[in-house]
Amino acid sequence: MKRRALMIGAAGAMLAGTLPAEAAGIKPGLTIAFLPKQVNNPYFTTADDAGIAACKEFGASGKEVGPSSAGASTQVSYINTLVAQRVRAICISANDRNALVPYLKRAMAQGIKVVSYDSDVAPAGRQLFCSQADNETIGRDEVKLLGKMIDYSGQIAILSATPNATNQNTWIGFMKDELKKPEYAKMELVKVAYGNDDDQKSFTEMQGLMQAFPHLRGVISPTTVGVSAAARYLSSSPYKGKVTLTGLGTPNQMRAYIKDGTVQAFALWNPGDLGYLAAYAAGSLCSGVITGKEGESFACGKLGQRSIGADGVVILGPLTVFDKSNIDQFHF
Ligand code: RAM
Repeated sequence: MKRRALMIGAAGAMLAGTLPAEAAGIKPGLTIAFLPKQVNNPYFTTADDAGIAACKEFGASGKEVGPSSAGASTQVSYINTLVAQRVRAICISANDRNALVPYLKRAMAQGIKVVSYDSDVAPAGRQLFCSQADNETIGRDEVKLLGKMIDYSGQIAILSATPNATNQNTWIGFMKDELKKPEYAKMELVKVAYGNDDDQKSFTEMQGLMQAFPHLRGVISPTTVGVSAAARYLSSSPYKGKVTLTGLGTPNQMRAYIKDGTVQAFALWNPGDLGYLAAYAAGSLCSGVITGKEGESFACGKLGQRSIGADGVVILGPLTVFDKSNIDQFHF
């Protein structure tokens, strides 16, 4: 009788989407740190808050620490402090693919599990990478979205984050490759500018692009900081409605620009789900549920069972395109 009640309880919890921590096999009492590219970026606040909430679900204590700017080496001192504090896992969105590897290797040598999320480090520096979506799809879809909106013709530019960002650089690589296809023969990429995921610098870079290329037809900004700063610039410039801006943005930061017609459409995943996934991946690694090998899988609370692909990559899921028809359904 008791056993049956337990089984029904477990099934009920699964149906409700809340897998109990015991089922995930995660040991209680872990300390898991989130080290984003930068704090004070609403994207990372959403991701890390959800990661910290996930930690609570499985009895761990989660915290966020990190630099205020996304420069290539700004995260080193934070890694060293977390190692000294003997946290059990570090979830990191890397500002540089290679520069952090020696420090993360040192952390792993001391038994700390390292999970990159959002922006990867070279595989030698981590056990797992929780990727927001398939990188190739992100890059190619951005070009497809812009191409459609500008009738596949004219000069275009990219306004990126920092020049070292692993994630943006990977997406830009796929954007350039997509642009080689015959349907884009009349679209010309004239510049990749870098706003460093700094609001003011991104604004100035957008302004600079328009001064240098007054006939620009479109801009892709694959960063939540860049796309919102670029939209703010366009919204009160003579280019509003003439230059088509798209990219990766949060609905909360882009809502006003969708409503006033500055931007027609942009895309993103749910950053909260990404932080949540990283937390469960870290907890599962620390508890020996998984070791990081391809083919292993782990329970990820409300996101269900997740499995590890090649090179230790766990993919969250597809992107959502936001426009005026759906933006009010999203609040992050
Ligand atoms: C910014 C950061 C982050 C990226 C998003 C789309 O918040 O650069 O790494 O994934 O934009």
